[in-house]
Amino acid sequence: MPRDIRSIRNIGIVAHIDAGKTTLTERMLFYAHLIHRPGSVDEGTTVTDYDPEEQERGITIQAACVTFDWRGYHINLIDTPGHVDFTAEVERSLRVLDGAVVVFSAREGVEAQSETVWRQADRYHVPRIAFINKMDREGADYYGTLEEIEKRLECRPIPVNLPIGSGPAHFDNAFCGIIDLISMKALRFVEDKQSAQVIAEEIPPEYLDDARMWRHQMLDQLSLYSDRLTELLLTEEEVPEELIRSVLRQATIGNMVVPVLCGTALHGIGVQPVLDAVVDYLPSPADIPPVEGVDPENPKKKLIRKPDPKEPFCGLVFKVQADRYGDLDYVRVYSGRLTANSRVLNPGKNKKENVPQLWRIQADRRQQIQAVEAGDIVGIMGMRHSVTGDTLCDPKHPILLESIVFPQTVIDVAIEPETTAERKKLIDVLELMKRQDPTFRYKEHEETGQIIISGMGELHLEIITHRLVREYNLKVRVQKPRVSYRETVEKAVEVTGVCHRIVAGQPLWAELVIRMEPFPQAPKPVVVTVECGDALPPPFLKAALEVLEQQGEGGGTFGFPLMQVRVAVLGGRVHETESNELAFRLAAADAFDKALREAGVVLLEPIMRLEVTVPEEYVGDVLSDLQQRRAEIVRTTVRGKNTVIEARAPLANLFGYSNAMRSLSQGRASCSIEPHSYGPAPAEVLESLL
Ligand SMILES: Nc1nc2c(ncn2[C@@H]2O[C@H](COP(=O)(O)OP(=O)(O)OP(=O)(O)O)[C@@H](O)[C@H]2O)c(=O)[nH]1
Ligand SMILES: [Mg+2]
Repeated sequence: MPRDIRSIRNIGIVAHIDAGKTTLTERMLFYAHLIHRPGSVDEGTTVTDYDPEEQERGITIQAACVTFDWRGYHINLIDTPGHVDFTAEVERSLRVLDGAVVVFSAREGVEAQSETVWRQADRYHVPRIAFINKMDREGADYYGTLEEIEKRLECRPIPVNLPIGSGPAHFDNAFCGIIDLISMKALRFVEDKQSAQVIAEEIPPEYLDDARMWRHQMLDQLSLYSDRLTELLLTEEEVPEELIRSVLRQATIGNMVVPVLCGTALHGIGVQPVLDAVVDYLPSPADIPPVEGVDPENPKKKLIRKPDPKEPFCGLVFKVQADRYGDLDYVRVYSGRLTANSRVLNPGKNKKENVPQLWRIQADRRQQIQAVEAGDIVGIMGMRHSVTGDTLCDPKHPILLESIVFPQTVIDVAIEPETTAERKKLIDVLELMKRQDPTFRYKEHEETGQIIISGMGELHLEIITHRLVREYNLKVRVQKPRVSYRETVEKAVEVTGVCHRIVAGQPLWAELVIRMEPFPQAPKPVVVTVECGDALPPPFLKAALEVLEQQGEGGGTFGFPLMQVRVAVLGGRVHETESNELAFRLAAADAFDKALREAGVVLLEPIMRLEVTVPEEYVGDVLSDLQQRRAEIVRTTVRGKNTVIEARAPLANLFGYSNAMRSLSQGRASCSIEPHSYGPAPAEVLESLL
């Protein structure tokens, strides 16, 4: 049955590793009656961490999609991983979701990865609410975390809850409930094995002054967004709850404020209010601007599709799960209606796809459905050409949406099958893994036959090699990880690529002028642009652009992937009878090769951002160790009894860093390392290649 688009919420749960995303998701599923009792991350029994690798390690590795109803609203929720190696899962989820719940640990506050996911959400303009979890932990600090959210994340948090008590059950003033500042009630959460209840009571007298003060502050801040609210405040009249909610909703959807709630997911306090907040404050697909794309035949022409089932169909593939029975593609439907047994166009690849089956996805289970409409998320089984980032659309109304940009891999590992007989199978499996995971690559060395796999970090590649053994029964020898280099060009050059030849008795003639130049701010590895106005007929230009894009995805002079490069088509010459698309393809390939040769090579290495949290007495040792690793210290700040050191260092000098840092501090320091950028590699590395 079609759903009212206003009743849909597509949301993601994002946070630093271990903040409690999966535990929160599990609780939500329990309160929404999807499961009879909540599973536990620590026992490996949650719905969304269903993979054996996740269950054993107690961490989330891949984004999992679940669907449930709350107060008559239909919620599509994606539980994402917090570990930096799996940041692509967060990226693709935020690209297609309309809102997010950002989880913080009340004990740790705003951690390195909290900041990273926050910036990712900023980039996609995703409205969000904050949930300060783990209020039951010793050292939980709601107000401190609130202040960090405001300062470090540069946003306007608006607390709609206050905690009652803080810390574990054996504490005198243990955390036991929350105050809802909108209804001005204290909420207690009572549950047994089967059911859960939220009981609203009067606010305990000792909390009343604080609650009034925070409520007043909340109304004061919200009055910036509503004249009606300002008026009521000025005349000191009662402000209706409905008005507060609607102003808060508009301000949240407009990305101006962030409602903040608190609780403990593990002990089931404060979770139902998060579900209410998802419904009340996060947008439905109808509340966000229409999706924008371009005409695939004419990339300069912008097109939009409204979130309306009556518009022509368009959607974006954001995840592929390879399966024995074929691939399952996760698709966000932006407009129109899609039915099973229909045909769609993949405009990026210019291929028609059959859509044999549609599935509603429930973590590792799925249920077949017949149709899906604008605003929803669906699994399509049995497509042949489409991968993550591809648009699907109505063949009669083509539109190409912006693809998803993923971070560059930073680590390489050489692997080798134990027997040559297994080589073919290994390559097939790696190909399948690459389809699922856009931050995984592999390459066979042309001369030595060595297979190099590349990924986002040591854990990422360790999990991939485990999968080869566990899931596919492949025996491989794995070598030590090393840095994944990149190439860029040294200077800007202008060249003319030519095609003057005869192919199968037919003369082919084309000339294409391009400029290739360094482009440090490039949003993707190689950016191809058009600066020739209407000088070339659109089909010829399109053919040339396709080849330039393809070449850009290949390697540079030393075979390392290219990045920070811009290629602009400046013009060309057409022959009256002998020019065609093939001629322009060949001229484009010639131009690219020439430009690469003339522009010179700069070798780049991955630079990481580190955040090390160290107790005072070890700061000196940790700093001097960092300096030996060519690290640049960005800043140090004091947080409680610890110092937080933020630094940047080449990945080449950070192998084994976690262990070294732990032994320097007798196990008391912790760190988070994530890719930051690429910088010029030391001259010796380039020399060794020459
Ligand atoms: N004390 C306490 N522990 C919690 C709470 N929520 C989660 N935990 C514990 O924190 C650990 C991490 O929880 P997860 O739910 O796996 O965290 P996550 O954010 O999904 O972690 P990743 O997916 O690996 O990034 C587990 O041991 C949980 O039992 C809470 O409210 N209080
Ligand atoms: Mg998790």
